[in-house]
Amino acid sequence: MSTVPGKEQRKKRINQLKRAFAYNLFYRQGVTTRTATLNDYYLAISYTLRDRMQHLFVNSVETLLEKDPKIVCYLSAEFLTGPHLHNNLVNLGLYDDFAQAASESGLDLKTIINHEEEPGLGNGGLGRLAACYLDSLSSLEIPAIGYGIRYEYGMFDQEIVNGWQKELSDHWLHPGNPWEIKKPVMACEVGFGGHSEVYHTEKGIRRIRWRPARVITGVPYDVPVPGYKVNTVNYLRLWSAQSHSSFDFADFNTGDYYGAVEDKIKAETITKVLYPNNEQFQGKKLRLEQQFFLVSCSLQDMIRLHLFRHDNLFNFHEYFQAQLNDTHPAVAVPELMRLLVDVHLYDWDVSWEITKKTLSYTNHTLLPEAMEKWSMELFGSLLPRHLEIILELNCHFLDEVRMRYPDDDTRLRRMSVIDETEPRSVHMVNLACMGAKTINGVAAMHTDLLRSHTLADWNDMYPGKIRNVTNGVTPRRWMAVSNPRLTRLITEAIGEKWITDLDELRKLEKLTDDVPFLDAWREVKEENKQDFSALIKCCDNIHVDYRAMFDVQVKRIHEYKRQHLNILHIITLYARIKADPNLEITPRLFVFGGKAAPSYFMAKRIIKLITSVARVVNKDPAVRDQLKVFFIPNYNVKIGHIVYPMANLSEQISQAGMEASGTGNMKFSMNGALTIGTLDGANVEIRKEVGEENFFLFGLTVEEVMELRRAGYTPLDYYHHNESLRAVIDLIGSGIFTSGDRELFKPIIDSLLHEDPYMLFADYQEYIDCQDRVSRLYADKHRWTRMSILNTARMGKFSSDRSVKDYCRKVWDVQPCPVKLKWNELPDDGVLFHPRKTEEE
Ligand code: 26V
Repeated sequence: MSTVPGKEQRKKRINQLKRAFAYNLFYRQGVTTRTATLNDYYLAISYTLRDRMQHLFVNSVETLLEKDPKIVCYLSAEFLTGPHLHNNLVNLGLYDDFAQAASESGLDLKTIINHEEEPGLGNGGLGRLAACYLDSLSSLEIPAIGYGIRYEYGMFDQEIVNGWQKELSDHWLHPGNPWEIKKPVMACEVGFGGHSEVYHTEKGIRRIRWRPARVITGVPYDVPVPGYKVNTVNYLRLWSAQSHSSFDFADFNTGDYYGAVEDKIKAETITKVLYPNNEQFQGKKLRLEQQFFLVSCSLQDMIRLHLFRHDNLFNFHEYFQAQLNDTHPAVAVPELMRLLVDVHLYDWDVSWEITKKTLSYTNHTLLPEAMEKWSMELFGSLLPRHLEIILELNCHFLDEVRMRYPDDDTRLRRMSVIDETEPRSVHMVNLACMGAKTINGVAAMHTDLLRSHTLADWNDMYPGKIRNVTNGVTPRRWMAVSNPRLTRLITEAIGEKWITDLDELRKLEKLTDDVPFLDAWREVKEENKQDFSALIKCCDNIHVDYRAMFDVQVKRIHEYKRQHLNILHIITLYARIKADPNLEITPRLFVFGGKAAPSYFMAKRIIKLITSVARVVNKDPAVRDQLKVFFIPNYNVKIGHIVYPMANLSEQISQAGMEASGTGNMKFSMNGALTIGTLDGANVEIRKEVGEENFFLFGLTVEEVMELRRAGYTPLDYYHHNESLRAVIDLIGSGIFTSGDRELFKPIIDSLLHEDPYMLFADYQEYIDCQDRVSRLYADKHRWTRMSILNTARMGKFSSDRSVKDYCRKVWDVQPCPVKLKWNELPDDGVLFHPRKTEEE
């Protein structure tokens, strides 16, 4: 009996949804089912969902105003959110209703979900981490705002043409973006260039103000971020640059029409395109403009929100915590000082205390070439007042260092915000360290290296300031959304609590001897593999047996990540088969995916090497289908949804000490892949959690890497002394993968033979031996499946919920603030602006 009202209510909800689809299709898109395209349906459905989210969003804002809690602001030049529709449906608990309503309207929800293009507003790990953290902040009901840039062109689309990467522009806004809401009334003004001047107030106090040469308007676009099955909807506020007024009338009236339009275009270039050069600093003026634009808009916005609730800024830090995602937003240090001192007229020392209590800095890389150092000349011409502020802060700071460490000039030079080597530059890591209340690394090993090497001086002077917060990923997107089969199986076995408390997965451990469960687990993986095989069959006509081991490496292409070590293994296997045509090996499909920075010569050659080896191996009859190699074009979040669930083996083979954390490693393991990896980044902690017997470890440790480098590393010795390695390198050099062209891969070979900066040769033999162990173990299906379950079961630590809780405790000191539904649902007829019913009524 009791199910009947429930059933009827559902029917009513579904009818409302169907009506809302039709309404949005007709009134928003202006089409009927006769003329509607798939994109129209996608937009109509997305608007229907967005409307339902607005209700929670309005209540979330209302709670902020009423409860006045501390708010976390995550400042990041990148947010790689991935597609929104599916994720929002799952988080709001509306997937089943929407699927039913779509089906009753003659639509297939999956097809519509698949149609969505993702906003590629990030390069890789750093931007994706920011998106996982937003999901966790909302799901944990913590008041938060993500601040970022609304790039008109996101990460380039990658095509593979003749085996080479080709970049295409990504005009992601073209089909229309139903998730953003423009807020012109919240626009901010941002200055550039000009000079600073001294003036005296009416009371005769000496003050300084900045007279910028040009002013640009930042217009916010808000993207709602719903938590998983809670009322909290936070938002991501993305800033878009506009010219200050749409036409400069002075120019217009003097007849300089083109001049006026040109200024408008120049202003708008600031948020035109995302820089695609991950982990490589280039010192481009436009990039600094982007960084300052993001920071200035966001800090002004935070101050405005604060003054909306309070009448002064003395307690700003008690209500706002700003996290700097790497040094990209580090100009927040002088900009917050300028806003407090010059604009709001606070005392310098008071302002410095507020600044240091508001900002915190996360370091994401140890690579020297990624460290941002802006030439003083460029910095001063763009941000003259900020340079003055930095110099003054630095002067006080160096006095403190001198006091603490008298006669230690080298230390002074290392810690100074101004790097005195010509041309002099502003050292953004030191600026961030000086202005932040905490500094954190992103995995235990990375934080140790910061403390002992990169930031040892800071650790010495401020013990305890450097903290560790190991990265995590959201189980909502990376399991519940992308792996529905596994989600169903796990939920049937242990209930659904694991989605918000990932430690619950430990309950799977007791099922590792339950044969039907093991079979079901293997079936899920096999079905996911079949889906992927169908995809590559249709896109490249490569036939793959789903029983082969799917061995996957997806990440940005970089020499330190060593995709070419993986290729050396593939060629080793190929050479073995060629040498012994009867050899039976464990069949494998090797999958690669990732983009190379457009100007990174070696990375682009590595892609060409992968695709060239693939071309030869895939069609060689001698291989008898035991080896296949596939390079997925245009790897992005959406493709990640398909890739993590289908992998048997996850390749995490960076040189020890190079990968700050890695997060793909966590996504694979959660989805039941086993890892082959070095002791690097979060691999160390993953191995500890899953148990060393369930992780394939190889390679030099970071200490051994350092020792070998100190002693003098000569890769040629390995080449001469290892027959298998020599054969592989010679095979690449022979031209068999390039129709006889012996020059193509010479740069890769020469670099390996004579420098090998990431020590592939030193790790080669251990890698091959370890891979042989992996192959043998894969043949034991039962054991492999048990290990796979244990990997998933022990991934609790790597939920971004845990990471965010760590930040709350170690960095921000914030608590959840649950949202009460003060306003009821809209009435059944769905009319907006209906007189609101409030809690009090
Ligand atoms: C640098 C640059 C320089 C110039 C223009 C664009 C750009 C974009 C990003 C970067 C910094 C990249 C740093 C980064 O992505 N680090 C990765 O952060 C992940 C999250 O913490 C971590 O898992 C990876 O190990 C780490 O490489």
